[in-house]
Amino acid sequence: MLNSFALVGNPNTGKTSLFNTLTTSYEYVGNWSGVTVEKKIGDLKDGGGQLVDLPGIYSLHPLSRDESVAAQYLMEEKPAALINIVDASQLERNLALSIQLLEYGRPMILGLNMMDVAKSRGIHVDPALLQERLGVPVIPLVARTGKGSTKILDALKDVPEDAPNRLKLDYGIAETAISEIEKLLLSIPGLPDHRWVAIQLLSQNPVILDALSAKLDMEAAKEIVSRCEAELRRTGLSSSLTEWIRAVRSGYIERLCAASVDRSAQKPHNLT
Ligand code: GDP
Ligand code: K
Ligand code: MG
Repeated sequence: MLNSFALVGNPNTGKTSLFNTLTTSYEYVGNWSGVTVEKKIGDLKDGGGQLVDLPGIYSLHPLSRDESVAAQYLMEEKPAALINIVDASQLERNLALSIQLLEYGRPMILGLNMMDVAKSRGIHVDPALLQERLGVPVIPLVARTGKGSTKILDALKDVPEDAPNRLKLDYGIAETAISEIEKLLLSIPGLPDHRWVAIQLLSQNPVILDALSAKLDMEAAKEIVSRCEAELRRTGLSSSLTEWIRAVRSGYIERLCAASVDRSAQKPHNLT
């Protein structure tokens, strides 16, 4: 079977530009289940597999039907690797999605795009440090001109079968709830990484809740959430699990960007 890779990222980060550079031809293949958005799939130029261009999203929590496509893809397919395209000039905002993709537990490549924009605005991003911290290849790109795209093809050839060094954020007080949900998931076949599913469920992702509603003991899951939220309130850490999960991720991203993004030479925006 052909390897299948997927481009995932915020809107307007250069996914389609890169897709067009990396593929020879493409076709729209039917619909995604329940959504009218069509699947855009192309063949990689080097014959290394197929590439899917997913609709842009800011988070795996869909706000629209278009946006639910990516979360649904992750629930239903088992991609050989994800290619997460981020805008190097807006790294902090883009990393909110990256964290959730790294937690997915499949091999990933981070395409650090818009390097020309970052440079012209005086923003310096350190790809080597990001690579070391995130545990995945980080490849600087200018998708508009194709710069760096052959490095993406090379990295795809080298992707491991699994992602043994996957990023594992420590959710502190919520870790008990995560492992309790993971235990409930054991009896459900065909799921992606259980820790990822558990964290998405605990952050109330509607696509994941919907996919599990008929299979999971929802009463038990609600019980786990209530106990964890009571503990979060008791300790004064947060008023809800979703807020707590968001806060842990933001803290991580803030520290990561403090170390890897240098804005000391940043030029002010101008309107021309
Ligand atoms: P998508 O929404 O993620 O599929 O992004 P697109 O590929 O459609 O790109 C959005 C816009 O950004 C287009 O106008 C591209 O030409 C432009 N673009 C993409 N990559 C780069 C890049 O690396 N540098 C610059 N300056 N522009 C880019
Ligand atoms: K676009
Ligand atoms: Mg696009």
